[in-house]
Parts: sequence; structure tokens; C-alpha cells
Amino acid sequence: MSQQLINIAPEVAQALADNRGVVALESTIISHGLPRPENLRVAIEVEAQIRAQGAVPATIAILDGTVHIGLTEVLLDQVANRNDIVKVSVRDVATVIANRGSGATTVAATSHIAQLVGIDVFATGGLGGVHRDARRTWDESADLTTLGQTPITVVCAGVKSILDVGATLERLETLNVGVLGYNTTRFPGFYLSDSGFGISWSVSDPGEVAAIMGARRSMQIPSGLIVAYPIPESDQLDPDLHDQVLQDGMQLATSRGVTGKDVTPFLLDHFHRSTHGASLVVNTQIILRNAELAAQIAVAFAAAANR
Ligand code: PSU
Ligand code: MN
Repeated sequence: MSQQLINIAPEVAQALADNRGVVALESTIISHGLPRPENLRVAIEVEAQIRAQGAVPATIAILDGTVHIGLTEVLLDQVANRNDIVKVSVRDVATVIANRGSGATTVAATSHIAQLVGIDVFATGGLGGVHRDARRTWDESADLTTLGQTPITVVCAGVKSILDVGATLERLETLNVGVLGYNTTRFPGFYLSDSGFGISWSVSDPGEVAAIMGARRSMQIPSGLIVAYPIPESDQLDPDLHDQVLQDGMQLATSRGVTGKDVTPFLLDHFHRSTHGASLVVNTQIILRNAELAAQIAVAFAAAANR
């Protein structure tokens, strides 16, 4: 193949070679998860947040057939504003590359590509999971099955609250995906601090997570680890508003025949519109907080490996 398949940004390549902390970031959140122009602003801010903690950000996307690991501001702008960016899960990666196409990677695709080049930590907002009507639609995100076979640590505010959280936690257990609460034993509910479900393990500093990552590696645990980091209750979306908007959104999605990979972007957009931006404020805060913690974990893990 004449064209370069993977392009690792010099800053990221150097950090990996020196075994310094690197944090992978997904791009679907930029292209399909947040509205313009906030999407580009948040993408840039998240990277700054990671640098402030002494780690290097590596946003991952496919542009014109090349997988980019680490994006310049020009490329971030393309992901945020080009109209030909498709949502890319693991199964789509090769097709988009071969077609010389452009796409934004989901949690699943980002995790796969990150571990391919040795990035151990990944920050996002909320994971995909089992949808509420999965009994009928079989709609379960490939984020789950991919994390079942990808040894990466993902910092997130739980799974999107539009999902069946209980079913998602059961699936994570089946798939051997570790779940740690950060300063909590309650599983967060993305826009909400508490999803109503508990978790067994809690950690309270980045070094503890790094130690668990090291032990997982030694034991060759083949799956991922979730660090669930809730937003403070004072900052969450109003729970009554949340439940009402979600109910309306799901009805609207059904009546408009929205299915498959369009469901998540449709519901997120519905939230941002119906709450007049309140959900967007919460969403942005979630991403920034997760990036900060992920960077601290990446730095701690790199330091432990260098000892
Ligand atoms: N959570 C968000 N915003 C997003 C997503 C999740 O707050 O944009 C994206 C992530 O990229 C996740 C994907 O991997 O949605 C899951 O999509 P699906 O449910 O179609 O697998
Ligand atoms: Mn789906």
C-alpha cells in the first residue's frame, strides 16, 4: 500500500518511546456527540487538560484513509466540521481505510487502535452499552464486546444514561471487564451522579489504579478496566428533567424509525436541544474531569513501569 496506514503524531510517538503517560481520546464524541461549534472547543480543551497533568493527548480518527493517533488542531477542526465524517466502530475501521474514507472512532474502535500502539489509558464521556429495548432490538454497543477483549483502562462517567444500566453491568461482568468506582461504590449515570446501581470495588487515587493495571498485565487478563468517575451531585442534570427528556427522546426515536448506530447521536442531540444546553454543560464537564483523571492515571502507570 503506497499510503501510510497509521500516522502517530511526533509528540505521541516520543512519549511512547520514553514511556511517559499518554491518554487516548475518541473522536465520535467530537463529530457525533457534541454540537458545533462547542465540539471543537471541547476537543481542544480536553487536550489542554491532559497536558496540564503532564501527559500527552492522543485523539484518534481516520482521515482520508490514514489512521491518525494524535491530531493537530487543523485535523481536529476537520473531525469537528467536515460533513463526510462517518461513525466508525471496530468492524468499520478496515473498510473506511481501504476506501480512503474519513471517520470518527467510537470507544470500541479507539480502544482497539490505542492498544495496537501501546497506549494504556483512554478517557471518554460515557460508554455505550445495552439499550433499554434490547430485548426487542438486540441493540448492544460493540464498546462492551471490544472491552471484553482489549486490555485498556477507560475513564468514564459510567454508561450513557439512555441505556439499560443494570443489563450493561451484567454484560460487563460476563465479558470480564473490571469496574472500579473512583471515590465511590455507586455506578455513575453519566448526566446523573448515581445510576442507582452499586459496584464492588472502589479506588481513591491514581496510583491504586496503576497498581491494578500492573497486576492485570502480570496476570495476562485479556480484557479492559473501567474507572467510573461520577460528577458531583451538585453539578448533575436535574433528575426529573433527565427522566422526562429521556422518555420523550425514546418515543421520538421509535416514531421516527431511528435505529442502529444513529440511536446514540439522536438521543444525545435530543438531550442537548430539550434541556436548552444544560445537558451540554454537564457533558462537557464530564469529559474534562475524565481527561484530568485519565492523565493522572497514565502518569502514575508510566512511573510505576519506569521504577
Ligand atoms: N457517549 C457520549 N457521547 C458519544 C458517545 C458516547 O456521551 O458520542 C459515543 C461513543 O463514541 C460510544 C458510542 O462509543 O457513542 C456508542 O455508540 P453505539 O451505542 O452506537 O455503540
Ligand atoms: Mn447500537
